[in-house]
Amino acid sequence: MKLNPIIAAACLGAAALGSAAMAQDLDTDGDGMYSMEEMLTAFPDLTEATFTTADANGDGVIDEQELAAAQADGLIPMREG
Ligand SMILES: [Ca+2]
Ligand SMILES: [Ca+2]
Repeated sequence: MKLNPIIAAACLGAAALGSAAMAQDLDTDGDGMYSMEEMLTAFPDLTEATFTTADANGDGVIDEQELAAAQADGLIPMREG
């Protein structure tokens, strides 16, 4: 079976929309960063040690790249079940 390129593109678009919605949902004060408080809302099991590890540049907040990296490392769970 061949993959219809139009359907494939639509799937990619939906995935991109989904991730943007997720980020907006997490970042409740809209500053573009995820504080410990915001992270706890999404990930109640998150510990301060995990947060500090995920905060790769040590500025005290998690940005989108740090979150993606932490999730890729299995440090922070993916949200969609
Ligand atoms: Ca924020
Ligand atoms: Ca950071």
